[in-house]
Amino acid sequence: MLLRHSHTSPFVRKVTVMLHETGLMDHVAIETVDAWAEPAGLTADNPLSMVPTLVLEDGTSLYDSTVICDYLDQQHDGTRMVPAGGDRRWRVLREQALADGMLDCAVLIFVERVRRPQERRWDEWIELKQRAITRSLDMLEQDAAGLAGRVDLGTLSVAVALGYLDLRGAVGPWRDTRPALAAWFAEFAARPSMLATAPPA
Ligand SMILES: N[C@@H](CCC(=O)N[C@@H](CS)C(=O)NCC(=O)O)C(=O)O
Repeated sequence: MLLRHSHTSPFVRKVTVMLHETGLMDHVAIETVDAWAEPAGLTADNPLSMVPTLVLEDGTSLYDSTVICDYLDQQHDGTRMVPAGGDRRWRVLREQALADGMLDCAVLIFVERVRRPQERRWDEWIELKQRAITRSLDMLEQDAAGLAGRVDLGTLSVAVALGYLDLRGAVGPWRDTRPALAAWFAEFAARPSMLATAPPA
């Protein structure tokens, strides 16, 4: 398999943490691309020109990160990263959706602050997206006990989202008012899968 990849994309990191946690990392070749440059190899596999994009041995391409993680979860023999059924399944999938939504907000804030010309920056839009992230962090703080001791697609997605908030400073310091979430994240962030996929400083 070939993973079209970027070192700073948190959605790519979600997939690479998943690869490490499921023991599949050795089955994947990595090709780093600049998705914004619309490289021909990437657009041939994914017309959206977005990473992550996974190309299978038979040439089939998979995107986005949710579809790739679903596929990978069917390629290993360990405990499923998304439970097959029951309340835990919906909890894990909801956590992934919340974390991905936080990432969408954080990426939009980054684009607004860094990529868009200063004179066209829309501060109200940035604040709207920051409020969405803040509310999500507050919800996760209330639910931090429910994250403890679990390694699945829900918890790894949340950890990747928190890591990206730190990387981009999307909402400033968040730990002081959310001690339970901060403690949980400190422990999860020390996992080998998280250390091996940390973005460049
Ligand atoms: N929903 C997608 C989001 C992927 C995404 O936003 N990728 C960004 C990098 S973080 C990208 O490729 N951006 C290129 C562009 O927008 O042109 C997923 O889960 O994979």
